[in-house]
Amino acid sequence: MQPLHLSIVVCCLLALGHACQDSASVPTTAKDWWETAQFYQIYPRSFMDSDGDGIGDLNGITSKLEYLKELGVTAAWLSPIFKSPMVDFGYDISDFFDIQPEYGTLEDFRNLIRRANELDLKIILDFVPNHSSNENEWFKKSVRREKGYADYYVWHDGKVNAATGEREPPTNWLQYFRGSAWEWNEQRQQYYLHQFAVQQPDLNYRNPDVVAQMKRVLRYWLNEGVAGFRCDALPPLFEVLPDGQGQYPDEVVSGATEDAEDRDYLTTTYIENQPETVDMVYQWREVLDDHRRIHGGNSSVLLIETYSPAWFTMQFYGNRTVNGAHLPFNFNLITVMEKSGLSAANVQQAIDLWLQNMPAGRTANWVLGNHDKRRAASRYGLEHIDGMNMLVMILPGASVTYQGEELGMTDGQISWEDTVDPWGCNSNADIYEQYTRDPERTPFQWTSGSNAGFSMGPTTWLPLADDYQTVNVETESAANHSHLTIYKSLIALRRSSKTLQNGSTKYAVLNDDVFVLKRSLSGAASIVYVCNFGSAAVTVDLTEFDKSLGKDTLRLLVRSLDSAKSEG
Ligand SMILES: *[C@@H]1O[C@H](CO)[C@@H](O)[C@H](O)[C@H]1NC(C)=O
Ligand SMILES: *[C@@H]1O[C@H](CO)[C@@H](O)[C@H](O)[C@H]1NC(C)=O
Ligand SMILES: *[C@@H]1O[C@H](CO)[C@@H](O)[C@H](O)[C@H]1NC(C)=O
Ligand SMILES: *[C@@H]1O[C@H](CO)[C@@H](O)[C@H](O)[C@H]1NC(C)=O
Ligand SMILES: CC(=O)N[C@H]1CO[C@H](CO)[C@@H](O)[C@@H]1O
Ligand SMILES: [Ca+2]
Ligand SMILES: [Ca+2]
Repeated sequence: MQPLHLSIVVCCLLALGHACQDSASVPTTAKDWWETAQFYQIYPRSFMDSDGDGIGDLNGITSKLEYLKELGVTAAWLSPIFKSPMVDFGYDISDFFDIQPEYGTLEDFRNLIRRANELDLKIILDFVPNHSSNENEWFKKSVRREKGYADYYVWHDGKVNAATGEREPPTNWLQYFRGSAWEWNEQRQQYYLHQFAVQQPDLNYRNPDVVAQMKRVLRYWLNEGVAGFRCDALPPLFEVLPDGQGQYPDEVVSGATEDAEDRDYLTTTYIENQPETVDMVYQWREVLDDHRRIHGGNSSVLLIETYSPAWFTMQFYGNRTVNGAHLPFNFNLITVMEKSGLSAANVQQAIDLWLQNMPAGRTANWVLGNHDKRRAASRYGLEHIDGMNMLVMILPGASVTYQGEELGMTDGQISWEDTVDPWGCNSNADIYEQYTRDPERTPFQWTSGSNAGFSMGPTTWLPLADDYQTVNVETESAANHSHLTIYKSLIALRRSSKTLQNGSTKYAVLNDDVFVLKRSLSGAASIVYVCNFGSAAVTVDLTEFDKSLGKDTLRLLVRSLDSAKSEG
């Protein structure tokens, strides 16, 4: 048996068996659309600008739906497009039932849905349940203690410092974007809770009116034809109940950082991952399922954003009697590498963490990036982007691409003067780069021309990344072999391969640096992923991993851009 030689950085997919296409005798897998879906996250502000104001918009997205169709993705998830003062770029919503004017109108949105339906693309919206904007009418009414709205948010008198006699926030709780999570409101003469920015007051989920209102939001957009929701920021949804005197407990110092403004300075025992949050997700699932019972059509899905430990995250799937989220996002390929770096062993660990904890009968999913994390090509290294895109597409279940990952887009260089993200702005010129999320939000790169083809206007809301003249759709489409052509081949394979949709999964680390994964299904060709995460060429004997993998029986399907694959 001849071994396989892998030079510097090579990832490749190999097919085992004769059939080019899977044999017709393989039974249909009868999976629902979302179980093997390729989701694509659009950050609307940075995707495509149709009117030259330098800001992406709905008509821009509609004009590029054919690109998504060509890529082969199943569904696009749009980050918030709702009316917003844009303090947190749409995650601060002032009207959950209307479209942000700079993005377009409700008519533009209907047009987008119509065009997506024609192309058989599904559209998913962002649902931001934890908070609204402070400019939302609900908050204004709550400040005035108007009937029905007085308890819409989390209000508290605060404490009086025994020594100084001065008023203090009710607790030491910290917001995500640095500093106290409480803000004094002069008009109402109380503090309100904001786990994110001051302009993002937390809604009070212990008020049944709030729960009912947010279910209305879901139904409203389901009626507009969306295929589901991606739910934002679940961990902070509920806070602990106050004690008999109405007091909340302080968090204790965590030891994770010395910076007393950083959220990690304290534990988040009382302000994250409360059991009521899981039950709320089950209730939202019921809203979606009820809607389908009444109106028919395809299932609409619930994807959940929760950076929580596995014991908590897995509960979102549901339990033996109740269904929860279809897919609680799996961020392990981001978080394990953030902590310990990219290596074959860490890839294995990240996969184990999900597959070994996932309840039976549920569907896995794999996320490489989003608008809160440095771009995948910058985090993993550009030489690894193809290997990582390959990995998420051959692992079992659904996967999620953040716009630009298919091109190998890298982080933009944004100066302190150009910084607009509140997380960056709430810090200072010396440390903002640790916090700012602007670098991963730069405009999408369509062409090598003016403003990368993103906008015909004079300026863009964030500067372009430096590499746009080579890293863009136009250039990569024209090339014979590019990150983009590799990505397209992967999706095409995934859509046509019953092995990838329904096969069993087996994986291992070989020679310290090489990660191998095999998907197999009886009666169909197996698919094998081989990736060298080290920096030196190595020779592996794949038969050590699986006896059936002799070189002569393998056929190359896809290889990474940098690979000068040689077979010995
Ligand atoms: C499942 O969750 C529901 C709703 O939270 C709860 O009422 C029920 O007891 C749970 N069942 C099991 C078996 O854990
Ligand atoms: C359900 O989804 C499939 C796959 O995207 C699509 O072809 C079909 O038209 C959809 N059916 C309805 C009723 O929307
Ligand atoms: C693509 O490959 C063909 C055939 O090998 C070659 O003739 C052509 O020049 C290549 N195009 C580019 C842009 O590299
Ligand atoms: C393949 O699909 C069938 C039918 O949905 C299912 O019972 C089986 O568990 C699937 N196998 C894998 C490995 O996903
Ligand atoms: C990935 C993601 O959606 N992150 C968002 C989580 O929620 C906060 C507050 O709504 C946003 O600031 C993040 O962008
Ligand atoms: Ca615009
Ligand atoms: Ca909350």
